Order: sequence, then structure tokens, then C-alpha cells
Amino acid sequence: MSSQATFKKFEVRSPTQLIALGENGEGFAVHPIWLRERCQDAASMDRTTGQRLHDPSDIDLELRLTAVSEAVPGRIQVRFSDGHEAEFLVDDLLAEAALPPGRHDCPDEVLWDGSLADLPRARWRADPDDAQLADWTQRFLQYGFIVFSGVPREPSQVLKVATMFGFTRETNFGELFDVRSTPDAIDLAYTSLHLDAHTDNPYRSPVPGVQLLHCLVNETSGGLSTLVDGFAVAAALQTRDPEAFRILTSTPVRFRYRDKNTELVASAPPIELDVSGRPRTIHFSPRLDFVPLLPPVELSAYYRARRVFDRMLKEKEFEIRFLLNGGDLVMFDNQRLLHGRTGFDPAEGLRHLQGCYIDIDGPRSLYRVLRRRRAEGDRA
Ligand SMILES: O=C(O)CCC(=O)C(=O)O
Repeated sequence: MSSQATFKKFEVRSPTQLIALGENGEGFAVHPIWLRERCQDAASMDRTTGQRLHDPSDIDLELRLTAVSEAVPGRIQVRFSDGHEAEFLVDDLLAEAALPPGRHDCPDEVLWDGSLADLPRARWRADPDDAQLADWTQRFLQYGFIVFSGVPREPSQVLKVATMFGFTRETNFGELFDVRSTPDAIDLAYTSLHLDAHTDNPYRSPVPGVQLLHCLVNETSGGLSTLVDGFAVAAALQTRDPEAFRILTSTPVRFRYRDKNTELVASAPPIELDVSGRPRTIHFSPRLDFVPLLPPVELSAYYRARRVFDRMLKEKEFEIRFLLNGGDLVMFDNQRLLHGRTGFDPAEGLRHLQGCYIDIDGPRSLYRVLRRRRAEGDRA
């Protein structure tokens, strides 16, 4: 059975053996230390924080199970060779063992492309109930973005929306930044130019997880927002051009930002994978990427691969476009999605957005808390 498998069942196989079984009944004996680390009795774990009260590296490496039974269905009693006794709820063990390694216990991503017609949209409310908030959070986690309408067109409102989902991440641009065309812009975002699909701030470590952009006013006919699901494009690239995928997942590219008081440099492959080989973060900003000096053959291969990916990101097949009007706000996963905008003519009128960042784990934490609250409510 693969070490990446997930488990569907636990079975007491003999008086000293607990077996974890996969979908097709295949499985293996559960490691005694894996169980011992998960003991939740008062001597082993602080119940309030869920933190361990002992050092698991001190556990005897030869630890064995000396007795295992399931006298009451769903509750497994275990005695270890160090004399410790514990009870485990099968549901708790399953909840953990069912999670594929490296994945988080939040809704699976729903990959999308340019044919996505039904955008995840919601009418903003400053005081949503739990069900409403859970719905917004779930759709954000699935699609990597959500578009709110009806956010008051007042400066700093973006921070109010942001703090509902997580902690804001302040940067050298401030806690929030104004996106409008200005002379002497310190970033091309602050001009009226067309912006190709990019992820924000790949020169930071860690990169900002989630970006929010709130439109205070848009009097222009251009300035359409664009979004691309980077994970969907990465998956398509892997199928269409495996060599380009290999290069873009293994070549560390340097990203740089410099102004009078700041100098940021970070290095990452354009498509960063997690331990199970799935895309974890897209780092792509054609205005800021500097591949290190490599032998010409490798650089030629890299430049070809980058062009293939770049062209795919620009294809209608993958991109969606929509207009943000005053009061609209888009919140998107900056590690998965790429965003941009079409150019606009400032002579037509004002276009003013305010943006900010929150950490990637904010919406995931909120989702789990709401799920726990709902489960506790169901049990009450
Ligand atoms: O003006 C926009 O709609 C997007 C600006 C942008 O790309 C950014 O702030 O990173």
C-alpha cells in the first residue's frame, strides 16, 4: 500500500494489533508511537490547548502494544509496553488518518477555467450569521476567490472585510494600499497600464496569502479585473508539456523589489509543489522575475517553458474578466490565482481601489471554527 494512501477503517486484528485499512481493505499495523503521541488523557495532553505535555522524542523507540480491544464500538482501548493506558475514539483516528499527507482538512479546490460562468458572488453584510459566513468561506476555499457587492464605498472598508477572514498582513505599502493612477508610481499597479496575470509580491517570504481589492469608484469603461486559476493552468501544462512543467517546478527564480527604504529578494520556482507533488504556490510576475545564470542550454529550456506557461495564462481558455464597480470587492488566494487588469483611460474618470492582504490560513481557520461550532451545536 502506498505511503500516500488514506485510511477508511481501523480494526483490532489481534489482542496486540490495531490495523489501519484503506479503501480496498489493504492496510498495515498502526505504529505504537503514532498512537502514543495521540493520547489525550490528562497526563499526556493539555485538553484546553490540545498541546502535548511530554516530549514525544523521549518515547521508547521499541514501544509495543501489549493489549488492544474495542469493548465498546467506536472506542479502542490500548495498553502500551511502557505501562501507559489510553482510549481512542475511532472517529478521531479516522479524521486524522483520512487526510492525505500534506493536505489540509478544508474543502477541496474546485479548479476552473475561462468557461466559469457562475462566479462565486455574494452580497456583503457586516454582520453575517455563521451559516452565511461558512458559505462565503467555503466558496472562497473551493474557487480561490469570491466577489462581494454592496461593500460600503468608504475608505478603509477593505480592512473591515479582511479582518472578518483573518489577520491583515502589513507590508512596506502599508496596512492598505491605494490602487489608482498616479504620477511617479512606485509600482505599475498604480498606473493605468494593462497588467498581465501575476501573483503579488513574489519577492516576499512568505508571499502574501490572500489579497482583497475593494473598488471605491470606477468611472472608466476599462480596467476590467482578470483572474486565472494558476493550479488549473499548472495541471494543463503538466499534461500538455511535461518538460515545461518539470522545468518550472524545479528552477528557482529570483524575485526582487527595491525602493528607497526596502530591498526584498525571494527565490522560488514559478510552480512550487508540495510534498505530494501538487501545486502549492504559483510565483509568477513577469515584471519582477530574474532567473539565475545557468548554462545556455538550461536557460534556453527555461525561457521556452516560461513562454509556454505565460501564453497559457493569457489564453481566453483560462482567464475570466469582470468589472468591479463601486462597492464591489474581490478577495482571492494570491498563492493559487493570478490576477491582472485591462488598461484604462484616466481621462474618462477616476478608478480607485483599495487593497490589503491577509494570511493564507485565516479563511481556513475560520472555516474550521465554524465547522466545529456547527458540530457542537448539532450535538447540543
Ligand atoms: O488595478 C487592478 O485591478 C489590479 C491591481 C493589481 O494588480 C495589484 O494591486 O496587484
